[in-house]
Amino acid sequence: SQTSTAGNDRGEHGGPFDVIVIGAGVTGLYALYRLRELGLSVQSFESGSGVGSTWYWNRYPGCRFDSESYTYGYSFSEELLQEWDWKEYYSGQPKNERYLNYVADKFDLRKHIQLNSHVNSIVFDEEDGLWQVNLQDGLQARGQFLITAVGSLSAYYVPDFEGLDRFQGDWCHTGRWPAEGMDLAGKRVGVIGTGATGIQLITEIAKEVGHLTVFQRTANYAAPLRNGLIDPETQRQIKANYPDIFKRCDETAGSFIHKFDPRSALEVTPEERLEQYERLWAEPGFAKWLSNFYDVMIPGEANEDYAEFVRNKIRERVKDPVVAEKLVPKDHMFGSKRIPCESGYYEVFNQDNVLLVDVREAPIECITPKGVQTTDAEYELDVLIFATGYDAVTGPLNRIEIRGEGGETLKDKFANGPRTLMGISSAGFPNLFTINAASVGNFVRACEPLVDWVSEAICYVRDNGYTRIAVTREAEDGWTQHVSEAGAKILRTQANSWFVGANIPGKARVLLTSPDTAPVMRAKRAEVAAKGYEGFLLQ
Ligand code: N01
Repeated sequence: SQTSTAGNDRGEHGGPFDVIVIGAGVTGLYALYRLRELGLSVQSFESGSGVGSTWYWNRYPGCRFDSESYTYGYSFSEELLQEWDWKEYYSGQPKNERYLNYVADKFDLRKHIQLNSHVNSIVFDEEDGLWQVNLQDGLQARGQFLITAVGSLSAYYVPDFEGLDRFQGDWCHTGRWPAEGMDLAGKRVGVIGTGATGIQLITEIAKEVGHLTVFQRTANYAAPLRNGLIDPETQRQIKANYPDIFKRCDETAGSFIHKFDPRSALEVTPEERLEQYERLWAEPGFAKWLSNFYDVMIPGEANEDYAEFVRNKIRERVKDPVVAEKLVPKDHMFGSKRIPCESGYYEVFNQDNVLLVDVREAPIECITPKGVQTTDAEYELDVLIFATGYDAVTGPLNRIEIRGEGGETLKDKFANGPRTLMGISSAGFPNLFTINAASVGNFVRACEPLVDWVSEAICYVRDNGYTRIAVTREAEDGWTQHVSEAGAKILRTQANSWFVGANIPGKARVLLTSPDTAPVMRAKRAEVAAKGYEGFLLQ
């Protein structure tokens, strides 16, 4: 086998690298930048043929941010902030992909990235303390530290429906939308899945398809995005206020820019409550609930009151009351699943050429050569689109064979849910930072401090004459128990969704992210570092 040298900054000498980063998406790109700034040799392997990961693969129509664009860019470079114009409040995939390419070029990151490089396995060599990365094409590389910047939502999931291989039409998953597009104009198109992706996609393609069949298992609480163009004066203000914008994000639970009203929905009069609900409903994006009474996002009476408000908003928009009731969620709390934002989704179901099929009532039995067979009927289709989500957080790790000390695989270790300290690292896997498992809320705001923390930890190890850093079993047990106990109380564990692995048959039902807020997580990490990496063994 050969040692991979392509594109790295060590030319013909090849590795070992100080740090290997898997992935060149939002997190991977920043990791390359930060680690190189610290004087470390770095190499990234990226399976796509371009940078951007989420924003490279998700080319489906309608794909866009639903957090404000200017809160979703990097903060590390003032020059970048001033140069880059977000044109829309909620920027679309093509522009977002361009942004990440711009970053890769501006900071000269491409020379550290090998594209079209799918990582099959990574194996810890206990003798020399290096991680060996084995690529699908047979090439190998070695590195002292390894960062999995593989994303939380990148292992796309297609349900194992019998007969899909016999389907005579075209099909794809939204997370692998072909770069050349799908020919949908005038066709009979079916979409399975009505999460944040399905809702964006359905709204957009309903404008061009001949007939659309939407297979819905769970109705969602979707809320109007209210996107718009950023005018030049607002653009100027945004650029002048970035430090304040990022400070405001940093102060909130999920690093979104919206701050809760500290009042309870239950302590004001019903009139005041409704006035606030309505006023915020008219605002763009997540403000509707994240600027609302704090307890609309906590399980309980206020949450149910707000859920009913949203249900009525849905009912108002759908003409056929039977269809409307199918679109109204009644089986889970508001915010217990990720709340999608939409731009005309509910009106799609007022179109004559759109059919809503409730597959909880009549489940999908199989895919036939002609379409989808439920227990009720066969729906004939030319194109079938799976907006069926992701094997989240642990999925992208499990799809790589990761072998640590004693040959143990991370997949086996995580069989009953992830076991880590703060999502960052797992005992028995020294010098491996599973950074994709540690994000909370706004991914871009979350990734910068995480990458900074990991980079500083790496420097600490080297500057203090150590070669290895590994989480202790005790620290890991403590964190895993904390996730289970604190997680039980929060909204995100109350429904069956990717947050808890419940969307993947057979996956353990465990909160996959931290139960703590972003500020608490940053404080906890800072404390660990301040105490000389408490909970880690340094050798
Ligand atoms: O995936 P999902 P997604 N038969 O898992 C259905 C982010 N995101 O790609 O709810 C029938 O939410 C499933 O039904 P149910 C965001 O964090 C961000 O939409 O499990 N249906 C559900 O309706 C989001 O949370 C943006 O009953 C099946 C759908 O498929 C995350 O990505 C935009 C099925 C999957 O929904 C994932 O969203 C888009 C089956 N066997 C996404 N299996 C932004 O705006 C699954 N489903 C930035």
